[in-house]
Formats: sequence, structure tokens, C-alpha cells
Amino acid sequence: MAENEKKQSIDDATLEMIAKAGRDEVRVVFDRSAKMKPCPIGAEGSCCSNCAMGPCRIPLPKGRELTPEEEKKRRGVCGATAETIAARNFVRMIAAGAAAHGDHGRKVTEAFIATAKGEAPGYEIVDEQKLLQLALDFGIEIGERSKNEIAIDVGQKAMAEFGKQDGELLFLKRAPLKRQKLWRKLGVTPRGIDREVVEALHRTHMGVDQDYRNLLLQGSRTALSDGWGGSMIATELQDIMFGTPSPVLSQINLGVLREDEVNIIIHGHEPLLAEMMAVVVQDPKMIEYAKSKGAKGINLAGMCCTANEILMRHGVPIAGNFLQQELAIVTGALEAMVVDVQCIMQGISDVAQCYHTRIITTDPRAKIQGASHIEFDELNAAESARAIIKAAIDNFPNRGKNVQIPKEKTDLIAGFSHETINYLLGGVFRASYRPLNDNIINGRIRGVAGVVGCNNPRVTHDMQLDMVKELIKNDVLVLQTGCMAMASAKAGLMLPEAAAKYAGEGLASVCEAVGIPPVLHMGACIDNSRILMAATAMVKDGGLGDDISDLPVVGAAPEWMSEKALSIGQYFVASGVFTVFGVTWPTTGSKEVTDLIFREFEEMYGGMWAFEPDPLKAAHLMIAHIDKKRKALCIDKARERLLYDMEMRRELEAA
Ligand code: BF8
Repeated sequence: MAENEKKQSIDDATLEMIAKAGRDEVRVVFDRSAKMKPCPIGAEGSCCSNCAMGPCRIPLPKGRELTPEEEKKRRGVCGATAETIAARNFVRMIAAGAAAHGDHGRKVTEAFIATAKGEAPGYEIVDEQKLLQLALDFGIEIGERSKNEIAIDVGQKAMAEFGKQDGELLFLKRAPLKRQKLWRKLGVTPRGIDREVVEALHRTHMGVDQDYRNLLLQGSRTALSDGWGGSMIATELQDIMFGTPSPVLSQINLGVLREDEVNIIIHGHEPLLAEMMAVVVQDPKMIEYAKSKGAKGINLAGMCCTANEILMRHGVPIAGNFLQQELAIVTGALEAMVVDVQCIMQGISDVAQCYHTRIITTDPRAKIQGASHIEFDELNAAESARAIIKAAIDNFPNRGKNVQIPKEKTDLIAGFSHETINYLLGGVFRASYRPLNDNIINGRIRGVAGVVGCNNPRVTHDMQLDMVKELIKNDVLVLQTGCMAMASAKAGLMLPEAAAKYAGEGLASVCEAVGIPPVLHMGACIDNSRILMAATAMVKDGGLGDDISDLPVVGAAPEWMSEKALSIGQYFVASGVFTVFGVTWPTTGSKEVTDLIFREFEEMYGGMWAFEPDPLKAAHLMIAHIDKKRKALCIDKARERLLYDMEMRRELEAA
């Protein structure tokens, strides 16, 4: 089906706002993507723009194999082969993604240290138990010291991980021993978070590393420095400062915006400002101020991963995922879109000019032309948050008559941190993954899938639902983060009652016994580190092999678009997880590179990439991989028996 024929979204609120944008003559991402055909040479990874002798474009011929003669001539000006060019591009994308997560982690660490020192009023050390756990992981003395003294040392040790030059990242010790040994053997053990990103950029510079296998090793090392480094540090320190998530009820979709209140959306990734805004919007003085401008109150909602952060810890509602950011403005009911970093489309600035919405940038690293900038100061967080919220309230009287808020909003339960799953499954006194492992071994749960990542207008918005529904129907427990979690939440899959409606009998029986939905929201994209921890906990609880690659566990990002998603995918693969991406695959310009990452990686890491744009077919690739792992663990028979028993039961009931 041609791009302009495909359905733009399966979400009614999104479709309603696309139509309104059309009537208002406002161009949004869906229009721009229909007009802009992706460059086929760049899409397959066959364009090198790493020096000024190029850009060199060496596309594959359409619909036929290369002749040996063409193959020989397929070189950039420097002589770079298709393999080198595809691998360089791939590794650069990983490095950019890892840098984004790492820089998020660093910013949080700075605020964490300031908090521990008492220099950041309004923030505090909330989860003491997690602090002590981290102190033990880092080898920091606890003794009789105060939580703030311990936290200063924890923060400084975490900060040192970014600039460390040798040795191994500290969190790697959390991985199964076998995995750690494998990383050392392959030479992909990350030394320092920044160092791996810098080395990836150096080695992909013109005239440096020109062996695609060697380049891909640095790709793994860089990605691992994200998953077991920058992202994990961000997750852990945020939990200590803001609380480790536990189940919380909230709502999602554009219908959470309110006609009669000042609507503020906080959008981006880092929760430092959002946390403070969640507190300040409740200040009676601010509410009074909003009333003085004619509003009934202040309504704070989130978008993208900042939304996930404040949803997980406070139940702040979510207005939508990545492709809905401009559409929130199109409602005509948004007083301010407050942004921090990452996944913020520059298009919001153009769209906002057609309505009254103020775009407020807050971070010196992420300014947008045409937006107002009110800088957020972590050391004076409440004051900054107040100034930003006041600016939004002041804009309420400017709201026009062209307001249309979709009615769609769905309840969801979020807050499934790794620790919460542990407690829910095992109970507070014997928290463990044992019941999960037992139910995998006895076949009620077939396996576990992490379905994560973005939206991408190249495919139908939120179409990943087909994948998630197929997985749970086949008794696969689904863990989600990022914008994919939001897609499932909008469809009601993150409610306990979804188990009876959508899950297979085995999975439904476990969900009903524990009282959890069949699809668990684990947080923002940096919280994919929680999935690594969950997988490691499953290995450590025993009975499912001695490495992550032995587990019937798979990953997917069916609608990915961001470089961060590639970094996440690569650290999943290098940690031993079979990972399927949809939309497009960025190395198809080189058969060698693609073969390496789709096939040989399995021998190297026990996990490999796959590309399948059809979400149903992708789900079946994942299920097949789960079954392969079950067979290798000799637990495939248990499931057959279980299914046989159920069949017999049905026959008996029928008789
Ligand atoms: O970091 S899922 S579109 S918001 S990149 Fe961006 Fe992708 Fe959404 Fe979360 Ni992750």
C-alpha cells in the first residue's frame, strides 16, 4: 500500500485532530511525512557524509543483484566499501542515542549530588532503601552515616562513570556472570560512558576503522554503556530522588485536556522540572491565580517520556505519545507546551503560531527558534516551575473559540518498576521472580516480551497494538516503555480486566491471580534498564538457564524512529535478547553488515536483530524464538501438557 493510502492512525483522537488541523489549514507531521519521501539511499545506509569529499552515494540497484564488476566499483571517494559505510552509519546512530541517554543520566546525577548536599531545595532523597542498595553495589561505606552523606558518595561515584577511562562500568556487575565473561571475551565491555561514545565517533571518522566487524564491536560497547550505564544511572538516581514507582491509576489520551482549566503539557524526557511542576500546580496560590484569569484550575499533563516519568511516580495523566505532540496544540485548548530535551519536533513552533499556545523551552541544550525560553534552574527549582506555570496561566485569556478536545481518554495502571514486579509476584517478605519463573516453566506464561520505542509516521500510528495483542493472546507477558506503552494504554491493555479479554488462558490465569494487567508499563525509554534488571533477576532466580540469552525473552520496537531506539536495540541484542524492529532497517545497503547483525550476532551474543515491518508477522517471529528457547530449556513439553489439559477440560465440559 502506498504511503498516502495507509491509515494515519488507529487512534480516534489522533484522527479527529488530524482532520481539525486540515480544516484549520495547519500542517502537521502526518502531512509533512506524506510529502517528504524518505531518501532511499540514506534509508539503506548507503550514503556517507562523514567528510567533504562526498557525500558519497553507493545505492544498491533496484530489484536485482549487483554484478561482481559493480560490486568492485561500489566505493566512496576514499575507497570505503558498502560494509564500512553501512557500519559507520549504524554505529554513529547508536552513539547519538547512547549520548542522549548518557547526557540525561549526567544531568540527573548533577541534580542528585546537589540534592544530597542540600543545595537543591525542593528535592530530597526519597527512596532510602534503594540508596543503600546502590551504595552496596558501588562499594560505598554505609555505617552510621546519614542518608545525605551516603548519597553524596553515591552521586559522585555515579558521576565518575561518565568520565571513567578504564576498567569496567560498575553496573555491569549486575549482569549474569556468564554474560560479563562473554563481553570481556568479545572485547565489548564498556569502560566509561563518554569514552565509548567518543571512541565510536572517532572510529567512524574518515580514514579510521574500516573493518565493519570491528566497527560493530564498538557499536555494542557503546550501546552497553547506555543500557548498563547512562540509562541505568538515570533510572536508579531518579528512583532514589523521586521514589521508585509502584502501581498507580491514571488516564491517557488527548481527552485528558480540560475545557475550563489552564492546560499545560510538559514534554520531553528529563523529569527534574516535571517533578517540580507536578508539585507547584497544586499550590493554592497558583490555583487562585489561575482563577483570577477566568480558569477553574490548572491541568498538568505529560507527553513522550517526561510524561512516563511523572505518570509512573505521581499518576499525572498523559496527553499522548510522540505523534500527538502537534495535535495537542491543534485542540486550541493548550496554554503552554513546556519542553525539556529529546523528541520535541520543531514543527510544534509553527503549529503554535496558528493557535494561542506558548512553546516554552527550559533547557539551555534545547532551544527552538520562535519559542519563549524560561530557563529551568535545578538549584532554584520551585521558583523556575512557578515562573513557567505563571506564563501559562497568563496565556489563558488568549484562548480563542476554535477549541475542540477529543473525548477519548482511557484509564490505565502504570508503575511497574522491576522492584514492584518483584513484590507483586513474591510478596513483600519474599520478593522474588520465582513465581514468574515457575509459571514460565509450567507453561502458563510462554515467555516475556519487551515491546518498546517510538511512533513513526511512515507506518500507521499505534499499529503496534496488533503485535501486543497477538503476544498476550499467545500467553506472552508484555513489558513496555516509551511511546509504545502509551499506545497500549490508550487501547485499554494496561488494566487488569484486559487479561480476561485479550490474554491467552495461561497468562490470564496468572494475571488474575496476581491482579496485574497482561501488559505492564515499566516507564520511560531510559527505564529499559529496568527490563535488563528484570531479565537478570529471572536468570538469578534459577530454572531458566544461566544467562539472559537462555531465557524465553524477546524484544521489539515496531514503530521506532529515534537513534536512541537503535542504541536500546543494540544493548538488548548484546545482552542476549532477540530483538525485532519494524518500519525500516538502516543497513540493508550492505548484505555483509546485515548478515552479521541478523545472523552471526546470534552465535556471538546469543541474541540478534531481525527486521519485520508487519507487526503480526513480527509477533510470530518473537513467539517462535520464545519456543526455541523453551525447547532448549526442555520446558516445551510442559506447555504442550498444559494445553492438552485445557483441551481435555473443554471436551469434558462439552460432554
Ligand atoms: O525516549 S519512545 S518517540 S519519547 S525516543 Fe521519543 Fe521514541 Fe517516544 Fe521516549 Ni523513546
